Amino acid sequence: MSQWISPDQIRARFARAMSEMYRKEVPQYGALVELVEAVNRETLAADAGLAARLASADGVRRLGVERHGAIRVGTPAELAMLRRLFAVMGMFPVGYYDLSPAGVPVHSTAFRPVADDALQENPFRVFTSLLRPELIASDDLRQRALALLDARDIFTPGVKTLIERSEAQGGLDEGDARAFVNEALETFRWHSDATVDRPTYEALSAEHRLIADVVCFRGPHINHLTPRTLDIDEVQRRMPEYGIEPKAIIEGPPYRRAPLLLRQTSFKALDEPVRFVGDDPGSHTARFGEIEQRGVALTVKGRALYDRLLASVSQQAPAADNATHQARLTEAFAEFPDNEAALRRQGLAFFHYWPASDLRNSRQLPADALRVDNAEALVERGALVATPMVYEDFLPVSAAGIFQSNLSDDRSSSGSEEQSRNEGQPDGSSQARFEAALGAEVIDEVALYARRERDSLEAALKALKSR
Ligand code: OOG
Ligand code: NI
Repeated sequence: MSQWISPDQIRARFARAMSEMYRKEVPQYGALVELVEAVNRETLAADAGLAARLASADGVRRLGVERHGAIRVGTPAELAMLRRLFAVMGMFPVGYYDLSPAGVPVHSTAFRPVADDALQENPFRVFTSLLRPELIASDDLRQRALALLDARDIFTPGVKTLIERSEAQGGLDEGDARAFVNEALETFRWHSDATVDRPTYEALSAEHRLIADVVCFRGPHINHLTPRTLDIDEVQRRMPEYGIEPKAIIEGPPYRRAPLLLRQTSFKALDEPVRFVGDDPGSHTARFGEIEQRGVALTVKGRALYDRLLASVSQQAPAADNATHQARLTEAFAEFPDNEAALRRQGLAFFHYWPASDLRNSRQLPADALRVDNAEALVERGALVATPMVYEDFLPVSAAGIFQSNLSDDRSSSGSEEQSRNEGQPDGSSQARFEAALGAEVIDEVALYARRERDSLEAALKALKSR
């Protein structure tokens, strides 16, 4: 037995502590969590098939604790230290998202667990954006922003010591793990006292509201925390009953019987009191709430189809409301197969393979049938069971929509033409710059799904062979 607390344990504790902190800081988040839990309970009660599948593969327990959060940092050094901080909790940078084509001056990755059992234990992820100061037009303002960022330290001395200790000795013991969670939480806490005077805040804000949010405070406050729902349309409908005003449209694909990728909606950022240098009271909008519904991860082929169909809708004039937008999406996505078997047979989505618990059929299988390239036949004969692999990542067009909904009020539809063209086609040189700042390469999410699918298939075949 290791003397160290597992990174999965530390992540689970940290996610819980973060959720408790955010609930105190933003009471509407608590209301949203209650709404999501009520809708999830009702959805599971009404759909016995879904409940059974979730219980066997994905985990109802996982659903209850599942969250993602988001932060924005200002410098390569901050991003690199965050990478080390998240590694203590078994969270690694997966995927690269360039938001600049959508007019958002950041690029991003998601820190998350990568292994099957780690995801099962607690899938907490943090969408992490790095400011691109080169996109600040004014030289003078850029220099001031960089000086402000240079002067701050977003990490406590304690957390830095614990990160170094964990790296040196290969883990943290109970006392250190507990201290780590408390110290790490400080980086994500809200500070209502700005580090600048009002004119500086206003000048940076005029450049881009996001720049002021990143530069003018002592730390990268967590700006939202997102629970996972089984029925996002129902949550969006009921949000007003809970005193929450949703953004105009749900981002991502439309409702499907076999859910695809990720659907998201959020409520508007709150106007919160802050104090500028010189004891000058003002306000800042940064923090909001979001919900997500996760579906199956798509292969390169499936993703290309998704991007094409989404772009065909984004190219139209913005829809007047969510119902119109969803109707357009539903029409466009008629071309996308809407059952698991077709998604699998056409190589559009990733699946997790399990040996069937009832092996009456597979006993009659000749040994040479138990081959990786024979998986579909084995599923059809009932020897293997295939369950959709949950999409664990994010979508750049949707993320841009979430960012934008908190920066302006006049936006009512997702993805401009330009954004859609850029979805899934990051510019190679900006990714290299991001990775240089991070101090590591980001993990390719598609390769990761492919490997997990292959590993699950090989393990399932091995189990069948040994029976
Ligand atoms: C991040 C927005 C993106 C998502 O779920 O796509 C995001 C931010 O506003 O910092 O969280
Ligand atoms: Ni989010």
